[in-house]
Amino acid sequence: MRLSELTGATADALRSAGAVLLDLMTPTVRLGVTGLARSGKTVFITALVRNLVAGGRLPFFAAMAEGRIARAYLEPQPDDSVPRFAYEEHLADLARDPPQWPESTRRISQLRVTIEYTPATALRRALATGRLHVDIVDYPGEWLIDLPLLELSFSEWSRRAVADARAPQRSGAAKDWLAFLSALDVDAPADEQVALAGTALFTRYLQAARAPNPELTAPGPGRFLLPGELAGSPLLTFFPLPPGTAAVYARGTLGAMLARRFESYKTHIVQPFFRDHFARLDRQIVLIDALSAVNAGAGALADLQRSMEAILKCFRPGANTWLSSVLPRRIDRLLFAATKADHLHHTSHDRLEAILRLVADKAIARASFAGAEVKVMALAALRSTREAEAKSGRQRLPCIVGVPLPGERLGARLFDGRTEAAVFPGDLPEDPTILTTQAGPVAGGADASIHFLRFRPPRITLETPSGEEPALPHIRLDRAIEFLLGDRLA
Ligand SMILES: Nc1nc2c(ncn2[C@@H]2O[C@H](COP(=O)(O)OP(=O)(O)OP(=O)(O)O)[C@@H](O)[C@H]2O)c(=O)[nH]1
Ligand SMILES: [Mg+2]
Repeated sequence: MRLSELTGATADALRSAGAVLLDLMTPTVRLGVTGLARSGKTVFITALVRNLVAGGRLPFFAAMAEGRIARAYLEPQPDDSVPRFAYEEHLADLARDPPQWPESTRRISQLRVTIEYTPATALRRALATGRLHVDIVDYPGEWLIDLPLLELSFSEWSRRAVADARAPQRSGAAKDWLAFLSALDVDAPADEQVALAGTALFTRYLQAARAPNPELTAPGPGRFLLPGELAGSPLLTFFPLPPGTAAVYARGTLGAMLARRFESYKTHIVQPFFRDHFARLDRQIVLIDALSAVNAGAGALADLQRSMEAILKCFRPGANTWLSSVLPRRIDRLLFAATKADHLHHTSHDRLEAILRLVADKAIARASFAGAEVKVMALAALRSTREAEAKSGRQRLPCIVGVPLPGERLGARLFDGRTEAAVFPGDLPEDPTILTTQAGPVAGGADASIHFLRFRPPRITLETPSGEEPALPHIRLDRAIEFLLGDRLA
């Protein structure tokens, strides 16, 4: 090797060592975007990144409004083993004609946005680097329903899962599996064929229970709904057993085999997911699609409340102190967001927030008590409607206007996905507790007073002829960013 090459190589090495050092010195926020399936995680992440990178209209995001963001850009993510979040693909979907929502997420992915900014005060300008990494992970919402399993033994889980299957709204879907259970001898010698047959029926029940409305809380385990490369593996060959059977099964029995596999599922699937992605979060936004649950009636909202409560118990909110540098960090800011607020006129956003407070009340109280800062808001990461007023006799009704997705219905009208419509979604109740306590469906169905349609996303332009990247429309996304990141850019 010639000397000039060698010095070149050394210079390169020094340069990259410099980059590594800068990277190590750059503070990082690990932002958790938490939400059940179809709650709006992927859309939120896409809209957040686009608005940061393209310098969107974010008047309540102070650093941006004050012109202190020099630039924000995507960088290679820190974890080499996790695929990159398909940001460009999701944007491209929105630029198609007609525009498409991203597909439901099937695997985990990660993204790093680096923000270069001017600190707000002269002192900070002298001390700080003015760079912040924001790391975000996206994953299928189905996986989230598994977190509460970490706290449950096989018999506790069995008791809950069988009671769930017997609930009136699920017993139809669960009929064959429940019949199989009632004829099962759990003390018989372990038999793989019996385990496979029971698992097939259990899986079919889980899929049937959620088929009518994938936006609603589904019973799990999550990988039974979305097995990916684990399909058919022993890790997914188990099912819960009826209560009343022994807490500890004799060695070699079917019961012992199923209980062992449940423990393996926790050890090999749920624990790593929790440890690698959730246990390291600094900030968290919890996305809750309360409107879909309101659409489906009282049972659905109570289900949502119960399952969010169990999931949110797994997180450690609290204030970080100087000890946090040696102890595991806590989530010091927690934002509860009701997504898809563009389904409502802004005059109803307060009521949507009240429903959200009801769904998450215990988690909000726990996080506040532990010293975390908590905020609740209704937002739309990607606004798909505009507001208007319609006359009904003498009354003026606040409406929203958008293009309902193909197949959406309003009374006798069936939408084709291309026609714009003005709709009055109905009034949310002033007292949200009615929605969880009333026995029958309060909303949903043909004669319901409240009904939300799903809309097409707005068609976006990726780049204008002059090279500008237009930002995306939203509702309160800027306030969400300010709460989640603002103090780290001060
Ligand atoms: N109108 C409106 N609809 C939204 C918005 N965000 C999400 N949606 C709707 O909600 C659906 C689900 O959004 P996603 O972001 O894919 O949800 P997710 O949480 O990533 O779902 P999984 O990947 O299945 O876990 C979309 O296909 C849209 O129909 C929004 O801001 N406004
Ligand atoms: Mg997704």
